[in-house]
Amino acid sequence: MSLQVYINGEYFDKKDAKISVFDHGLLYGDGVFEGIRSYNRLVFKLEEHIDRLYESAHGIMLKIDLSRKEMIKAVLDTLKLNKMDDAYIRLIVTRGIGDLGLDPRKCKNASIIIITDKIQLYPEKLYKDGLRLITVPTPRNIPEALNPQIKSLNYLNNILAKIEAINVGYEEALMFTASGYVAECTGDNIFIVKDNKLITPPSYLGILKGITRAACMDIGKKIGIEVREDVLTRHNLFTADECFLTGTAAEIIPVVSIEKRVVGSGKPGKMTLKFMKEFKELTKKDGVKY
Ligand code: PXG
Repeated sequence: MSLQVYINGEYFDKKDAKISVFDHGLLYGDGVFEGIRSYNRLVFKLEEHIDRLYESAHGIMLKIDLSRKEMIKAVLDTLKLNKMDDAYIRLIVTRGIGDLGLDPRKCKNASIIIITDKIQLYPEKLYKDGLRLITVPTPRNIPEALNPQIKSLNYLNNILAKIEAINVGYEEALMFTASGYVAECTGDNIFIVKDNKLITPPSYLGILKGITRAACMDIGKKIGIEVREDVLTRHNLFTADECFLTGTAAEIIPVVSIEKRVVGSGKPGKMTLKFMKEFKELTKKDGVKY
C-alpha cells in the first residue's frame, strides 16, 4: 500500500493526493499549517500543535469545519492507517476552492490535508559537529503586517532568507527583526547560553512561538537552569558561550559559528548537549498514543 494522504475526510494514494488549482492555498498562500512529529507511536505535543493551528486559523478568519477533537482523531487515524511509528505530520488547512480573485468569501469550504511522512531538515553530521549560521539581509516579517505567530502557508519571507544563506554557502540563515534584533532562523527558534543561563528572543518581537522552544523552557525549569526571554543583538550572539536552534523538524541542533565568529569552543557546548539529551528523553514519554 502506498502512503495514504487525508484530504477532506478521504484517503488518497500519494500519487493521487491532489487539490484544485483554484484552491486559494495555492493561488494566494491563503491557509495555515502545522508540522508535528511522532516518536515510537507517541505524537509529541499534539494538543499544543492543534491549539496553534486553530489560533492561526482564527487569526486569518478561516473556519475549520472539524472540531479540535475530530482533528486529533483524523491525525491519529492517518498515522495508524499508514502504520507509521516515527513520523513527520504535515497538517494543512487552506481557504479552499474559490475563483480568481482573492475574496475569501468565494471559498465555501476550507480544505484539510494531513500528510504523514518523514523529514530530515539538516544532515545528521551537523547534529554532532554543529551548524554554521549566516545573517541575511531580509528581515523577518513585521508583526504589524503579517504576524509570524500565524503559521501561514506563505513562507516566502523565510524562503528568501534561506536562499540568501544558500547563495553564500550556508545551510541556515539567522533572521533579524526590522529593528535589527535577533528574531529566529528560517524554520527554527534560537537560544543562546550565557553564564549558565538560557536566553531566547521574546515572541512579541515577531517570531513563531515554537512548541520545541516552549519544551526547552520547560526542560530548563525542570533541571534548574534559568531560562529567560530577552531581546538579543548580534553582539550577544557573538559573545555567547553556546547557541542552539529548536524546531519540530530540526529538534535541537547545536550552532558553532555565527557570521564567521566561533561560538564558545567551536564545538557543541555542554548545556546544549544536556538539552538535546533531555529533549530526547521527553519525546520518549510525552505524547498522545496511537
Ligand atoms: N520558527 C519558524 C519560522 C518555524 O517555521 C519554528 C520556528 C519552530 O517551531 P516548532 O513549533 O516546530 O518548535 C518553525 C517551525 C519545514 C518545517 O518543513 C519547519 C518547521 C516545522 C516543521 C517543518 O522546514 N518550522
